[in-house]
Amino acid sequence: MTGRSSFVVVANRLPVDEVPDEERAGGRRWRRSPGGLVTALHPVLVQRDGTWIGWAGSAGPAPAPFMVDGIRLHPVPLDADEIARYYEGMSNSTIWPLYHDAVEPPIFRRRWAASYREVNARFAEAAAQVAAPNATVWVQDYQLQLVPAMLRQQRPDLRIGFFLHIPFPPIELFMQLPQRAEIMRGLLGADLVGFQQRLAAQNFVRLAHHVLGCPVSGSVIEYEDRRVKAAAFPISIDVGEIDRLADNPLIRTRAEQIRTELGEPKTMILGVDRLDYTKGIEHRLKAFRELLAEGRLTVPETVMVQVATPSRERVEHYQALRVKVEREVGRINGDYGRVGVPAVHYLHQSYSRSELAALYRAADVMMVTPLRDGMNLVAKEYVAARADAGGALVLSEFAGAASELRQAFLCNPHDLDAVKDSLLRAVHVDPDEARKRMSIMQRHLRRNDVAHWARSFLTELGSL
Ligand code: ADQ
Repeated sequence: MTGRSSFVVVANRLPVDEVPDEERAGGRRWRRSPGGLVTALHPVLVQRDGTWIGWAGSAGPAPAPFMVDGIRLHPVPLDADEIARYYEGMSNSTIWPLYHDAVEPPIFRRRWAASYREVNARFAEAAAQVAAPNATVWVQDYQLQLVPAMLRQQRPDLRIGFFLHIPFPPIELFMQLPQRAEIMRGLLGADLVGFQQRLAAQNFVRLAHHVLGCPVSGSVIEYEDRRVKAAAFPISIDVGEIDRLADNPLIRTRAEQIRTELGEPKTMILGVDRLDYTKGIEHRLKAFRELLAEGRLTVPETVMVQVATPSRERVEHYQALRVKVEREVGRINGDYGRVGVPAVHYLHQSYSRSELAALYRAADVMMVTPLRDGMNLVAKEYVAARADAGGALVLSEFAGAASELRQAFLCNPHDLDAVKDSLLRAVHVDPDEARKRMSIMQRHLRRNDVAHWARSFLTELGSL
């Protein structure tokens, strides 16, 4: 497959998973992974003969470029050392915690930073090869912050956009990063740097001035005779997909079945997260435990289901978190469960989109309590799944989604009494009020889905 693309997406991962091929015994095939980003970009990629550059997910040499669902995929190799240093190290043990308010202490290692640099250079090189003259290249997320500048150096003809899916920290925190100037220069290689929140974009502009002395005016930074714009583009979900799923009779039946399997509780509380220390899973469990201890909630009338997808399992902070969460679940069930009726159903598993939709549809109260989150798509998925206008959302003020979903029961997850209070208000909310809240949030999401997000970013990038 040769030919260059006028539109290129560069992300750490390719939007595909390798799965067994039902048509060939023992064979494997690629399947497009579920997720809003690829759904939103798919039409643009197909229309513009686009290419997606990313890692295919296993260590070693990369497979040759291939097509899936009309998208050209260009794999970039990572070896085992790079997975440990660039991905688990610099990306997920330095940048991830630092950008999430250092809720776990970031770890700084020069070896990791060197690997991050090398891998970013490889991604930039791949993009430089694949992009047609004057093409648009859209680089995604915190693993690839050096790519924009590296790419611009090789290909000044390109229009380069960057979007950060996670928060961008305030000056005091960012200044801890030994590679702070390098990362700022890396990002300033883009023409447009997009963030989830306005505050994050403002942090970036301030840092450009503070770290590199760039003249700034509003959302525009002057850097090396160019103007770089920083702005917020809050990401969203494929509302149509969730709507269709949640409205499917099979899924509605499954939702009823879930409630039966749980013993027909009066109130089902749900949490769905990657098992990550930023998601506030422990805080939520503690709030539930205290309410049970005080008799303000009781089992079996109330049950909680916590789905925690395995994540970054080789990283130490994540191993420690799993132990803490599982200890807390054990403690709650030991104290308040009965034979056949646990208080918390804890599922350390990944679920299909349809099973997730059934869970959303079944839950009376959804708890989304991150300590810090760029956006949090689970909150938006839950709202979109409740076309019946049932259910209530408890949402942390520190999720990006809180700026849009104002009708949720908002709380500060660090304030345990506030979490308990919001949870109780959601459990006891008057059904008419709950419906009103849900409908307003749904209207907002229908107008602001992920296709709208991609369009807004690309239109802005095209207009610069
Ligand atoms: P994440 O931190 O991964 O994303 P989130 O936005 O909640 O967090 O997205 C998680 C996705 O995974 C959702 O689509 C959800 O349905 C799915 N998921 C969660 N648990 C699952 C399970 N057990 N089985 C199957 N699927 C599951 C990062 C940032 C966020 C930002 C997104 C997108 O941290 O703040 O919203 O990118 O920009």
